[in-house]
Amino acid sequence: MSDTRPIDLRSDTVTQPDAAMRRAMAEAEVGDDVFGDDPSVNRLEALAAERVGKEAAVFVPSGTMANLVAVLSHTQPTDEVLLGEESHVFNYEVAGAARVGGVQLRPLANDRGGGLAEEDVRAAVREPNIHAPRTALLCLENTHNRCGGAVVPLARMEALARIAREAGATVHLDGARIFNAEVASETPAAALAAPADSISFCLSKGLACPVGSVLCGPQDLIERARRERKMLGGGMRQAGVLAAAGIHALAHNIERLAEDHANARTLAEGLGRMGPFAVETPATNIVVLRVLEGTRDGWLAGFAEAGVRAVPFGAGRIRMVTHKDVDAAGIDEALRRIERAAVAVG
Ligand code: TLP
Repeated sequence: MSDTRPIDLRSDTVTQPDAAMRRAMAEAEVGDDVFGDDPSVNRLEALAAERVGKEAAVFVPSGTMANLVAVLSHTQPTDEVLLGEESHVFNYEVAGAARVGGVQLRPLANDRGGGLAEEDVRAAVREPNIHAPRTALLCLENTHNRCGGAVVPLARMEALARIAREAGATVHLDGARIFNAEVASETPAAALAAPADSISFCLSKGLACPVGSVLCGPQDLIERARRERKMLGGGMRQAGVLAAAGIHALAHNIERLAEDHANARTLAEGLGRMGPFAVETPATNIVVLRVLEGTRDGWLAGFAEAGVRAVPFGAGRIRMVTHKDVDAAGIDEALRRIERAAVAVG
C-alpha cells in the first residue's frame, strides 16, 4: 500500500524528535534553571557559546524571544535599530521590539542575497542630535529566510558590522539557521558570527529539536539578557529536558544539513522543469517558487490536495523547506505529487 501521508514542507520546524533525541531528553539531569541549577541547560549554554565563538549564552524558548531579548539587551527605549526590510525581526516578530523594547525599527533594502548595501547603512547612521534617536544596533540575518535561504558572505557581514561599530552601534546576528550557512559555505559558524557582538540560533529548525534557541554573546550582555528573558516570562525551570535535545543536536544534526541542501536543489530543479513555476537554485534548505500561471493560493490548495504542504511567501510566491523528516525519496514523491497537481490545475 502506498504511503499517502502529507509531505510537510511548510518549514524545517515541523520535524519530530527521533528516538535517540527522545532518549537523551528522558535521561537528562535537571535542576531549577532560574536558580542556575540545571546542569543540562548550563552544559548546552557552554557548548553553544563555544560553538559560535562567544563568551556566554542563554537558552530561550524560541527564535523570536532570542531576537527580542537581544534587542532589549543591546538598546534603550527610543533607540533606533537598523535592519533589513526582508528580515525576520522586521516581518515576523509581531513588532515586539517596538512594543516591548520601545525602539524604532528602521528597515533598509535587502539585496537578493540577504545583505544590505554599505552605503545605505552608512547613510542611515544618525549623527548625535537632541532631536534624533540614537543609532544603537544593526541586526543582520544569516541564512536569510525571505531571501530564499541565502548565505550572506562573511566579507559582506564584516563590512556592514564595521560601519555600525564606527558609528558606536553594536551588531546582532539572527542566525536562526547559522549552521545551514556553515555547512553550505564551509565557513565555521564562529567565523560567520565573529563580526557580530551577539548571535541567536535555533535548535528547533534544521537541528530538529522540539523547542529552543540560544542567544550567545559577551558575558555582560548575556547577564542582561537573562534579566530580559525573565521579564518576558522565558525563565524556565527543569528546562534540561529541552536542553538535552539541543546538546544531542549539536553533536549529531549539523553535518546532515548537507542532505537537506541537496534535497532542496533536487526539489528546485524538479519544480523548475514543470513549467508553471520560476525557481532559483537554493543555497541551503529553502526553496521559493514564483507562480507563473494560475494563482498562488490555487497552487497551494492543489499541492495540499495532492499531499504536499507548503506556505504562501508574499505575492505570487510559495515556500518549501527541506528537513530531516523528508529524505531524498520523500522529495521524489513530493515532485510526483506536484506533477499530478500541475496536470489537474493545468
Ligand atoms: N521562522 C519561521 C516562521 O516564523 C516564518 C519559519 O518557518 O521559517 N529568525 C528567523 C530567520 C526565522 O526564520 C525564524 C522562524 C525565527 C527567527 C523565529 O524563530 P521561532 O519560530 O522559534 O520564534
